Amino acid sequence: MSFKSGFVAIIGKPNVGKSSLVNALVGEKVSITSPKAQTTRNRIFGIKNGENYQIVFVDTPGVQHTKSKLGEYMTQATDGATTDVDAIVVVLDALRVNQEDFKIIEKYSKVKCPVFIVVNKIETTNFEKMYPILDKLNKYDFVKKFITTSAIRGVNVAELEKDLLECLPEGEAYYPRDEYTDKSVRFMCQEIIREKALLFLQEEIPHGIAIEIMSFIDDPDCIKINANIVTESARHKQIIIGANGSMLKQIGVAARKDIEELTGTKVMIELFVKVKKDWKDDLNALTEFGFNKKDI
Ligand SMILES: Nc1nc2c(ncn2[C@@H]2O[C@H](COP(=O)(O)OP(=O)(O)OP(=O)(O)O)[C@@H](O)[C@H]2O)c(=O)[nH]1
Ligand SMILES: [Mg+2]
Repeated sequence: MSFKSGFVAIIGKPNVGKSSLVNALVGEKVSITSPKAQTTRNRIFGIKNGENYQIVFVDTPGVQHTKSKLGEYMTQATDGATTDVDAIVVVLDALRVNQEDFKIIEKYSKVKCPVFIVVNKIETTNFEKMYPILDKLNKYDFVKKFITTSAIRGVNVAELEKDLLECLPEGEAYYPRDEYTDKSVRFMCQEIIREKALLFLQEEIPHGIAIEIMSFIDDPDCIKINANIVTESARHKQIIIGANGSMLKQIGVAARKDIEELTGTKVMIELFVKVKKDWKDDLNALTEFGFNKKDI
């Protein structure tokens, strides 16, 4: 039987559910998700291995206009993800379709590969509200197909996969057939800690943080992680620590549970808070925190 393989880029505004969709398509938690915009900062591959196919989904940072070096890195990661792919999926949030989405869609009007539009979070709305939006989207006749999904409920995810599979050429697998991401366990742990910080911290704090892994000891019976939550502002340091260290503890406990589930190993996490002003514009700091040019 012939084997198909290829790459599919997942693009869209922040917070529309790109990472949730990649996780649903792959069937594993590849990429962290959160209710805060700009959760994904790296290009992340989520690999779906079928019996006679391999689809590499390319999760990307939401299209944004932040002016820091980190913002530039994120934009490059997103733009670079759409070259040399076999299909592009532009994801929209059913409740928040606006001019920004139309701009993103139009950017791909001349690409050679098929373009799909996915209207996600469909369970939050109804057909009457969706009709005018779908009507507007209909003018994009270069789009191969419009699909409505609910990533968190798994609605139409298998159908989307089937449509994408049709666009893939015959070819060998790009990655070993038992892998579901290109990222290391260390990177995934770093991201899980950030996800918990995004979950528990409020207001503007989440956007200003990064996770710096100070040591990562991967013993067969226990993974020991020592990490800093890096913040731009001294004012935020105490909030991240919380009363008697309660916030740090909450982040650490939640991250430990997820990492234990991911690795099937006992995990110990020690978290500290470090203030590093302007880290988002410091190229050395960015490399240390996991934003490497070679990864995009
Ligand atoms: N109701 C509903 N919420 C969803 C759905 N898909 C994702 N979400 C939620 O939307 C929020 C954003 O999801 P993400 O997957 O992190 O979005 P993203 O597009 O990757 O965001 P960035 O990485 O910031 O660009 C999270 O709170 C998700 O739980 C969906 O189908 N329905
Ligand atoms: Mg994301």
